[in-house]
Amino acid sequence: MLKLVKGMRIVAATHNPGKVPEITALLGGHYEVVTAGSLNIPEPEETEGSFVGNALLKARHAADLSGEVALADDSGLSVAALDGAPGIFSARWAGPEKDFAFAMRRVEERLEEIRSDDRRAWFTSALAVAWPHGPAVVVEGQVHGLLTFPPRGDRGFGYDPIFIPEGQTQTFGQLDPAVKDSLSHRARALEKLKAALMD
Ligand code: ITT
Repeated sequence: MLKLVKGMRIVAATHNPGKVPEITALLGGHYEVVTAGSLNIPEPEETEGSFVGNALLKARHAADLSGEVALADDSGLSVAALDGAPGIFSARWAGPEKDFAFAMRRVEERLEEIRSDDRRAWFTSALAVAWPHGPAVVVEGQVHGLLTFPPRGDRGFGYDPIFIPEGQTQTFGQLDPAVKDSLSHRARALEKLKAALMD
C-alpha cells in the first residue's frame, strides 16, 4: 500500500516561494521538506490542460529527477463571470515579471469590460505525490469566495489580496496565515491527501 512515512524527506516540486511556507506548515512538521529549486531541479513546462494534469506532470518530473518522493501543487483562481479564467493560466496572467498587482488589475479590467458585478470566484489546488519512476496520487481542493477591489493586505501571495473566502470579511492578504491554512484550497486538498496516504 502507498504511504508517506513520518520523518521521510519530501521534495516540494514548486518554484513559487509563496507556496513553500504553506506546504511546509500544512505537512505539519511531520516530514522533512526540501524544495526542487534547492536540489537544482529545473521547472518543467506546464503543458497539460487541467490542474490535475499539471500537478501530476510537476510531481513526476521532480520525483524522477531527484530519485525521491515529490509533492507538487498546481493551483489558480477561477472567476465565475470570466468563465473560470484565469484558471490554469493564473501564473501566466502575471507575465514574465510575475507581477501580481498587474494580474489582479487584469481581472478587474476584464470584469469592467463585460460590465459584470458578479464577484464570485474560487481557488483550486491539485496536489500530486509521485514516487520516482513509480506510481502517483492526485487530489483536488477548492475554496469559494468573493473578489474585492482594490487589493487589500500584504500577506500570502498571488491573488490573495483580492479574495475574501466564504465566511470571512477580510481577504487572504489580510487574514492570519493560520486562518488561510485552516480553510484554503491547498489545505482542503491536503486533507484528502492525508486520508489517502498518511497514517
Ligand atoms: P510552481 O509551478 O513552481 O509551483 P507557479 O506559481 O507556476 O509555481 P502554478 O502554475 O500552480 O504555480 O500557478 C498558480 C498561480 O495561481 C500562482 O502563481 C498564484 O498566482 C495563484 N495562486 C495559487 N494558489 C494561490 C493562493 O493560495 N493564493 C493566491 N494566489 C494563488
